[in-house]
Amino acid sequence: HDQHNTYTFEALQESAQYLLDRVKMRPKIGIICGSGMEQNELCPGSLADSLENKQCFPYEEIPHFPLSTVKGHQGQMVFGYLQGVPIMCMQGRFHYYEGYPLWKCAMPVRVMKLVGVTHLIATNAAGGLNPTYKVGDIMMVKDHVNMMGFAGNNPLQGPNDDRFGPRFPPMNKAYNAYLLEIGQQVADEMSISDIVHKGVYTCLGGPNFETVAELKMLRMIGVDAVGMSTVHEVITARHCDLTVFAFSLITNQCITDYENHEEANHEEVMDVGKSRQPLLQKYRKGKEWLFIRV
Ligand code: 6GU
Repeated sequence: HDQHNTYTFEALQESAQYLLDRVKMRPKIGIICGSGMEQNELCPGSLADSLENKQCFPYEEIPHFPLSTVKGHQGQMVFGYLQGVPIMCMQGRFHYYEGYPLWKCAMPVRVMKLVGVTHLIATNAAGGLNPTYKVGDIMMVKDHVNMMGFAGNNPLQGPNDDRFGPRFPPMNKAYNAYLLEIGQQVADEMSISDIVHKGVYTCLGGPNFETVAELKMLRMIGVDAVGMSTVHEVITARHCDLTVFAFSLITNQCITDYENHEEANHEEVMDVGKSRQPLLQKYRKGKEWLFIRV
């Protein structure tokens, strides 16, 4: 059962200890920078780059980390201060379509937990399925549909280690209500509530974008945005009791009719990510975030 292999608690402790031995700060907030939030070339405003007193650890230097393979995705863990708050942040994540099993994709979340993180902020680029969403909008994730879980694939499969969490973790409060409220307050305060939504996200394995029929089905079951990440990270985070906030940058509108001859593509996804840096930068600097005390 190779696919249900998993990292031992001890192996992940080694990953965490490697980082703890090399950084002085003790972050409580872990951030996963998705496409559009992560680039650094041409993109000086990206979150990881704007950290102060940065310390970077390429994934290949951290014990037990898988290697990131996809073009346009960085691969390092970055520690630093964001407006004086210590954070650790993944610049580049592991995607299922790269060939990693879900438990490998999500392993850095457990490493964050063992470093001492209590709050996870996961970001991604996603296709907008809700017809009211426009390219460049932000969708705070209020819930998800675990499509890969429906198909019998889950990062928690295999033996459960109770030191992380229970065998059968609940998932009905996956996205913290208080943080969603703060996110809304920041949007209001910035007068961008017309482009900030709360919606349901789903992750498909990729790497292909969806067919029209697939998107119609997802819309029917209540999905607002579709991407290729985050859900398995959030499940792993909730399993070990991290508080979660997630949001998507809508990088394209999902095409749900046969008359529309546009096609989704990766370049468009990355370009929208870049062009929305100033907005995302402003959003994360919202005053209300400062009321989060961790
Ligand atoms: Cl349309 N689908 C998926 N699965 N991921 C995306 C996307 C669409 N647009 C950006 N990321």
